[in-house]
Amino acid sequence: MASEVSLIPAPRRLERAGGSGAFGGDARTGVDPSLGPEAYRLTVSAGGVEIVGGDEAGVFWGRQTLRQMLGPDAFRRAPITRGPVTVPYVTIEDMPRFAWRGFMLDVARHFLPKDDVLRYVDLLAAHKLNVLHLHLTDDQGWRVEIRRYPRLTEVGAWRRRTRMGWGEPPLWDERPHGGFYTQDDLREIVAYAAERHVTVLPEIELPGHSQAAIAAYPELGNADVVDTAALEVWTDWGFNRNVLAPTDGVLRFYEGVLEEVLEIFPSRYVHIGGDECFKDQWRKSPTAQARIGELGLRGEDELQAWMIRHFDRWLAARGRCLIGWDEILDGGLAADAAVMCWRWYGGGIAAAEAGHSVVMCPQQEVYLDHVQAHGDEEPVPFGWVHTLEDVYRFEPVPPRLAGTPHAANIIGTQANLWTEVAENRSRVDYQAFPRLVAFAEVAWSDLPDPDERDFEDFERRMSMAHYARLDALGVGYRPPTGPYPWQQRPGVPGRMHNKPRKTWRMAN
Ligand code: TNX
Repeated sequence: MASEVSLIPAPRRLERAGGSGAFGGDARTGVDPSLGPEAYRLTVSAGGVEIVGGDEAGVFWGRQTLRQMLGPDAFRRAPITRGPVTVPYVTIEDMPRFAWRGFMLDVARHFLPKDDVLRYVDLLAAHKLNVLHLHLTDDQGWRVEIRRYPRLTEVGAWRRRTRMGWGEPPLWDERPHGGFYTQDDLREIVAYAAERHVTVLPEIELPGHSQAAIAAYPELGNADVVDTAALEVWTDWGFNRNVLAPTDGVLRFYEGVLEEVLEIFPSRYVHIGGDECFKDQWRKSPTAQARIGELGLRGEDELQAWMIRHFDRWLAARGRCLIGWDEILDGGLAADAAVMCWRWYGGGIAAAEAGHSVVMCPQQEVYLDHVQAHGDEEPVPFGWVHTLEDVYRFEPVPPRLAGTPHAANIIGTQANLWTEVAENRSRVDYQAFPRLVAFAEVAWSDLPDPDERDFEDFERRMSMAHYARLDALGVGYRPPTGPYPWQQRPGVPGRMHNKPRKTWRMAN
């Protein structure tokens, strides 16, 4: 008997024709551009299986749906049954709600080896997510080989020790930690992702979150106010005051970095960070103050905006678009720069109303480093509690934009996984899954308003089929009954946010 079609993400239109047929592994495919980008029509009938895509990506997403219909074993790396599988007769017409369906992996706080990144490309593709954002640089590590500046990885990719969790007094893992991707590793990741219609978005942070770069090249820091030669790659978490100096030398250095980055990553967008830049050192630095004077700026915030605008123009001149965290809005941006909105919905609303493209990823909703259940069993609880249900009820378009022409500027949404307390693949799997499944459905499907979503149906589809698919894929997700003992981290304290979490209805 054919199993019921249970698809995650849920397709737009699904007609069950009654009956079923044997599928031996061949689907007829074709492209019909009138269907639209990434759309597909999947037909299973007595005549066989046919997938027509609006483009090649659409054909690929159609194949992912077919794989879902074939049962959990279709997600193993090799077939375990011989012969045909039975599939129900259906017609599915489907297309994504958002063009940008992203997942950010922070490979800077903890390095994730290349194979694990390639595996995440597969996991994204299986869930019809199409952007892998790699957070490649931060205070705690520099993870991309830059040929003209070898010390960025010789020095910047390694740290002496690592703070475990967020407790006071700090707890240290005294083992050195590090690693980086060679340019060829990254080319391989980009090519592997492209075969799966996933775009890899590189992020090179500036002017904050830069201590690893400064440890490698002390002249990048504010050497007139701190002894930058004494800085090491940071071993702690949180806000860091060691930011880049606003000098021509620093601009040229990062242009050099970005030239190599552009050669590796063909993506239209390039992420330059821009978040959480502490201004203390600029306030005290005669060099920074002189620059503010020369440029006629009204203080340190405008100095940051000037640096961002520099790279905005620099990227635009090379046919690319800048994207950055919502702090980049503060100083005015080129028309085609895009904003990744993380501090609640406000920055995204302002950016969308000003005509910028916006990727919605508010930390109050879709930060997968945040803890996923109440209780004291969760490993190193951080942030706010975002349960599976909370993520399923996340709505990327805030009420204020819904139904207005500006809503079209919300080009998509992204779930972000920072790795201060996710030190390896198992921890990353645990934080990402099953919540990334709910997120994938939010990003792809047309769901009603948050309160009206049928979470019970989603849970039913999870337990009927999707946990089994994740098992077949070898994903170390959080079981619905709570973590296994080996998924817990007794004795490593976390840090919860104490302000109440805002809700979508408040985003007006
Ligand atoms: C804020 S989101 C950060 C990250 C941290 C994260 C922890 C953003 C642009 N900056 O540096 O890792 O919070 O949740």
